[in-house]
Amino acid sequence: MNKSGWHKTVMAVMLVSVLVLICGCGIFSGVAAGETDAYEEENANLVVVGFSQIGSESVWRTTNTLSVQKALTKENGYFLIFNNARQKQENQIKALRSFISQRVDYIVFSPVTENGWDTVLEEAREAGIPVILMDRMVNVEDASLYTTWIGSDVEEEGRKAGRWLEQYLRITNRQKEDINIIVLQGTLGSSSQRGRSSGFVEIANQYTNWHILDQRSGEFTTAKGKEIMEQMLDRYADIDVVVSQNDDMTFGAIEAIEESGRSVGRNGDILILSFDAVKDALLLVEEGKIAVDVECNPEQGMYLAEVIGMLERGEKVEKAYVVEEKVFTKENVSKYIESRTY
Ligand code: GZL
Repeated sequence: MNKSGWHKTVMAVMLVSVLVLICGCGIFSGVAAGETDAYEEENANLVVVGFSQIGSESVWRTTNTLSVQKALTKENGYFLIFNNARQKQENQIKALRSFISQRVDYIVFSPVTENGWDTVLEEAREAGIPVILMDRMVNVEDASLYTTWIGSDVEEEGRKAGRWLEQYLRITNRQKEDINIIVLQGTLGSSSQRGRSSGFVEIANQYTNWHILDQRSGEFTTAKGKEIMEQMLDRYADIDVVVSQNDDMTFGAIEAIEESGRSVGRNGDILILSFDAVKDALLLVEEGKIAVDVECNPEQGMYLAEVIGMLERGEKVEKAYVVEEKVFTKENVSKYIESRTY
């Protein structure tokens, strides 16, 4: 090969080498690398939160999800990874394991039922990832498996419903009358169902003339609530009270009762005691179809952001944060309806 030919070859090799060098050290892909670096830089300081939500079974649940998404935004310094478990514990466990493998900064979840979480929570602890429970509670041997819990005192919610009924029966001089009660339970084994059931029963057990004829799970949904209420109406001719553990089931129950030819309300055949206090239910309280609605506050996102902020600053947090809640009846509901956003 003559000199010039060799020279050209050397130049070509050098050119290729320079190109490889540029691409290799990322100068060309530097445009991409620049974007990647900028992306990583922009997100480097975000607090990464893995959020496993139970599902979207009720207005309450979708509102709860929205409250978290509104609080944990990128503008507020968060990178939120959201998973909808569609009511299945195995999907929540898979999601938690995925969050662990992604080495998120925090895991937040609302456990669909109380039991079966010890192993995956131990895995999170071994990975050094704090777990924040929101809404529902877990039943674990070792409470150090979660950092804190934000939610409602559901047992007190159950007592509030019972206390309203005892007061109403006293005012209407029916405290000696036999009172036949049906309970539409939420998701069986969930802390909400267990708490509302035990709280109401604590009051009911004080009255030998209160008879809980039957209780079945409507799974916190309108469709299932209606189906179970239809079965109860077929089975029991004389129902005085329905305790429905969330408004979505209540909507279905009222449909079933009215389709059966019976009526609801203080002057009707059946008194309805409900939980959650979503806007459409408050309108039925005002109309007189729901006798009492015990609030369960789904707006927990701001509490969550507060707690994560404290943890980020190395501050001590409480083991539990209980949100404020009211009781709505015809006497007080009207002034709250306008401001209800869900
Ligand atoms: C209450 C929450 C319940 C609501 C339902 O703490 O877990 O689940 O009452 C929701 O509406 O589905």
